[in-house]
Amino acid sequence: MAVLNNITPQEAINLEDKYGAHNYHPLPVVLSKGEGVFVWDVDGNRYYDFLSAYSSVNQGHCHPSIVNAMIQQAQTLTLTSRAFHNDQLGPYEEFVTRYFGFDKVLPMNTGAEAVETALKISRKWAYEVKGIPENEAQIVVCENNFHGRTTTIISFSNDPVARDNFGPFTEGFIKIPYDNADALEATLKNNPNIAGFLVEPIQGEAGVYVPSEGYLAKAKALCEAHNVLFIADEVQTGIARTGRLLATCGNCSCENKDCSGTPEVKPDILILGKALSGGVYPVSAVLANDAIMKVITPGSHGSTFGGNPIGAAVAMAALKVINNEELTENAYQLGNLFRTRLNAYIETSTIVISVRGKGLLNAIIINDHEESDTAWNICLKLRDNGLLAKPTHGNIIRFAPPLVMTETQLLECVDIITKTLKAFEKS
Ligand code: IF1
Repeated sequence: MAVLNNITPQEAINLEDKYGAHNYHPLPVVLSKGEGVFVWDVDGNRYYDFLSAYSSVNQGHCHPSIVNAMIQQAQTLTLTSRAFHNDQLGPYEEFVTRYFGFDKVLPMNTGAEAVETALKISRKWAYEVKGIPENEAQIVVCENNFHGRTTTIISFSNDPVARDNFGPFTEGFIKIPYDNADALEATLKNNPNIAGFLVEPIQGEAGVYVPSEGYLAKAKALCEAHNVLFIADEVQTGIARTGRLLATCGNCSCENKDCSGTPEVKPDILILGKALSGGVYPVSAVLANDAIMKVITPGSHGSTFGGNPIGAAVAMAALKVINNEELTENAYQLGNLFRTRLNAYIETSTIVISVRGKGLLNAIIINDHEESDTAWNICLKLRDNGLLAKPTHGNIIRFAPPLVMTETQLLECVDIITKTLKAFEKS
């Protein structure tokens, strides 16, 4: 019988099945408690969380200072709408723009909303500043992208499962291969109506594809040369996940002492979400300098909850945790250790082809075809061995624990992962 709750795992699953839309296929585990790097199921079994709610709980589950910030604000003032000012928004806007080194922020709630906001700003800038003829603006995106689930965003997805039968689709997007600066250059050279280039610094859902060294810098330089906005979607890669405050970084004026200080690129538009709130509350943001953000005027964009007092208080607390607990450096060090230890195992493995990633955003490629259920079965066995992870696509398993993990815990998890994988070795 459940220990931590008054429901059995099967009862919980049955209720979801009967009353919930079937838009996910979760791993069969029913969680009821989270703390730091751990989650517990309703029967009291403890697991290492190696998904972090898709890189949302970088600061660890239920981080006390973030939760307390939410409780304090929730008992004081939850929502005013932007029809009135409130005493949390301005201080948050100053804090977050200084933290990442931009003039302004447009606060939203989900990652997809922030991506949509960035697309709207880019188009408006194209017409009103760059001078592209109205309704002619094009935005360049990458194949195998993932930027959210709205109709416009899936309009430029090439994942049939995310896109099929949701048409008609939004026009104005050009798809090019990821990690291919030549393809970007050719596109920018041949089309005067490009407003922006939207890119994930690492393609998360596609299977943690880390682009070649210098790709982002080349892309940024090409955008500059062609007066095109470089739009970085750091919803999943941002907030210290990849061992740097931002996977694009490129901003030495930020006040984040954890920053490794080797600038690569500074986006014209930065999109944040997920861990911006430590996974405690939906908070997303679009940051840009005045020359771009000035196109947004009263009434041209908005959101009921965008910039609400709870989100503002939570986001400030969440970003302070990243600094105070030096999570960027921790992710950098533990990420290197994780890949080193897994590569040592992979040398003699018949079931794992490779490991790839940056910081604590990693994935292993399983030696089986995409449609096989090996990766899924490995995740079921990992669950039985006390670690939760889930395949991204087919034969790829993503490993993304909270950044508060200690070296001892990481090494224990490496042991769990390698022990589990060994049970799948082909003789
Ligand atoms: C799902 C994974 C998917 C994102 C990037 C924007 C968004 C996301 C780079 C939208 C959201 C989530 C959504 C969730 C699964 C997860 C995900 F890569 F993180 F694993 F799908 F690709 N940009 N990613 O990763 O943010 O609106 O969800 O707050 O939709 O299944 P959101």
